[in-house]
Amino acid sequence: MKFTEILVTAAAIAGVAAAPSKKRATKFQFVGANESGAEFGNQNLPGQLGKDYTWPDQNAINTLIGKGMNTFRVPIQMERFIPNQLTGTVNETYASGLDTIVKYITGRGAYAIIDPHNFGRYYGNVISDVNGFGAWWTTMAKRYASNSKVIFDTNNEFHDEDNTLVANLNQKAINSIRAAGATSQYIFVEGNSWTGAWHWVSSGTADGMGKLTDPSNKIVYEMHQYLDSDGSGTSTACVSSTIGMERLQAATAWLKANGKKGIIGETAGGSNSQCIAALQGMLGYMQSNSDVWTGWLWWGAGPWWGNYIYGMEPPSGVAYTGVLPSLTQYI
Ligand SMILES: *[C@@H]1O[C@H](CO)[C@@H](O)[C@H](O)[C@H]1NC(C)=O
Ligand SMILES: CC(=O)N[C@H]1CO[C@H](CO)[C@@H](O)[C@@H]1O
Repeated sequence: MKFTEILVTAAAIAGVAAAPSKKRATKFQFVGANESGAEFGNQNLPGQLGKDYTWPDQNAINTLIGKGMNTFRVPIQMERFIPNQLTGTVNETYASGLDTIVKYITGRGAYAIIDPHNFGRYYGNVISDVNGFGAWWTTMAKRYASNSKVIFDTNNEFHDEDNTLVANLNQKAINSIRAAGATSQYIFVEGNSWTGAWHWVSSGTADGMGKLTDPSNKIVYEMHQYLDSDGSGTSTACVSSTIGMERLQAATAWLKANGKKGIIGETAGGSNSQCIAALQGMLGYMQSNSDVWTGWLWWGAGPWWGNYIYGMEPPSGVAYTGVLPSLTQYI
């Protein structure tokens, strides 16, 4: 990730006037953006608010709600929420920042996705302590057990680890969340291989992930899909105008064959006609398969992106001005 440390003037966020929610064109259940900031500066843990990391801007979220978005994924660092060890106690300074943004988003009637943006790692080491991972989730889920607009996202982009471990960690998170009394919320589960939709089946992560169970039956399979050549989301160029749709075919067939629901939790393309066509093609394909695809989230918004190639932050983010106006029929 390109992290440019831009010090923004602290915006007066108290008393943001609520934009009326726009009537949405589609039947997608979840459409929105990733709201970066609180996961930034992870080379500095715990780090300082305003220097290493920040919280999303309520005004910007309000503007995106006005555009019809209803779901905001809030990346955080597991270590900032619970320092020292997975079974430890909460850092109330960081947690109260999370409380504030979650309360704002869900108070506006939108969904707030809590996304430990940790790639299956804790202080850089692959999390293999399944019970410890469960303990971390018990602590988190208890905090939001009564808010049904919260969505728990097990972990961002597991990669380069054992497929069975990834499935076990996901199952433990689900069990812990439910046992903590959070029974009404959706749980977004992520797979190995950066949870890439295009590799969902071929990587083998689908096998274990397909066996997950949830007593509340509210699992949604979160996959990510970028449209550049290596699928990493680091280029403004898209492979072709049909690449989005093509990269979702195998995952779509898997969701259908297994009776599962999916969401594209991260996607983006550059602000150019080929990428816009590819994005439209992908989102249109998802709409025609809305029996399995519940929606999509853009990567990314947030106050510190500056002129980032996929910036969705109002009022001047590159994608906010150059891409979003072409995607209104998919919101
Ligand atoms: C708790 O979080 C705050 C804000 O991020 C940080 O300044 C402080 O050092 C943290 N404390 C611990 C014990 O990590
Ligand atoms: C496209 C993009 O920026 N993806 C990023 C997802 O999140 C992590 C950290 O925030 C980045 O490392 C990825 O590159």
